[in-house]
Amino acid sequence: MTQSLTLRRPDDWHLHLRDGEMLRAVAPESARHFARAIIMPNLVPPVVTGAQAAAYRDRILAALPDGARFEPLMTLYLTEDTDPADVAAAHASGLVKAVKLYPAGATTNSASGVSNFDKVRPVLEKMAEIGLPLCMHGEVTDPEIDIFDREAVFIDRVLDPIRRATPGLRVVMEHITTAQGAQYARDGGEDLAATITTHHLVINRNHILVGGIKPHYYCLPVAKREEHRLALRAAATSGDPSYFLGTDSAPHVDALKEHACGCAGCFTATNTLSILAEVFEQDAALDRLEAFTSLNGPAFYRLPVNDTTLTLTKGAPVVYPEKIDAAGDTVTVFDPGFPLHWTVAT
Ligand code: OTD
Ligand code: ZN
Ligand code: ZN
Repeated sequence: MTQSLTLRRPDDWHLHLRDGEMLRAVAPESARHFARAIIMPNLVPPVVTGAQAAAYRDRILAALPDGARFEPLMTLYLTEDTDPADVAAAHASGLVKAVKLYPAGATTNSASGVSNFDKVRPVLEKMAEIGLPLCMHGEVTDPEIDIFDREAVFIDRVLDPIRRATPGLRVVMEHITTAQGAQYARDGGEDLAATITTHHLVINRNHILVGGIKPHYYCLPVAKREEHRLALRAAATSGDPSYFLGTDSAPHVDALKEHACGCAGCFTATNTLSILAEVFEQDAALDRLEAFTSLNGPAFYRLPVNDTTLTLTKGAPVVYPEKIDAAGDTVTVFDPGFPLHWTVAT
């Protein structure tokens, strides 16, 4: 008997689609399974204004295969010069669904991010007033702080003070990687939530470092100890509305991943749903997969759930490409290291 599982169509609440040739290569991979995605604005140069977000949205729509139904939910990249009025107008028009805060230097293309958090106070206050969520890359950049501690320290030094100073600000802790992050998100009330990536449910830091360095497992925030991965698994599979899927699928060409100074990012768009079904099944939580992929995110973003569905069927190990062609090179698809048995029915 074939086992099958039908879910409301999933959304991806944190996705890097890039631009140009890379956009054209990766957009179909997400559009195949997801109805909507929160589109990260860390292009070079970043998507800062409403006008830039509108133009980027048009480029994404043009990159979709004919007949694809995929809605890019646009974000603005917060800088110290962001104009609160531009943010409010982009939100009021329906174009922009969130603003993204990168501490300057924390991750890929974050150089235009925020160093002095006092400078963005007027924007954050405006966002609290209009109910527009702030997506945060939650790592401090202080060189004194060990890279494995940067998320936990960010919560104490930056996130908690900002939330206390800005009542009503709605915050998404992006791609949490620690038990501390999971706990803070759970205890933070209705105005706080966290996204969790596919890869952080699967790998810990040993996967990156033991038996030779594995550049395709390197991403930011970097995967932590096993106890943290287990805390993320417990959070994602709990059904708790504080947590939802944001794949953080972040393509880089192989030449730049397999490099003396390799880029950060795991590309999971192609096989995320097969991996998640396997993970939730391993944890006897298949009945809570839909909450994580399809229900909790819309609830936080105050958007309707999708009216279409997606069916996964269980069978022989799924065959998926090891790499996809992109931008004159290849992009390696994330290898979870175990066979996948759930395939998305077409
Ligand atoms: N992490 N790579 C990228 C972004 C994320 O912090 C992130 O959201 C990227 O390549 O844009 C990564 O490892
Ligand atoms: Zn990030
Ligand atoms: Zn990201």
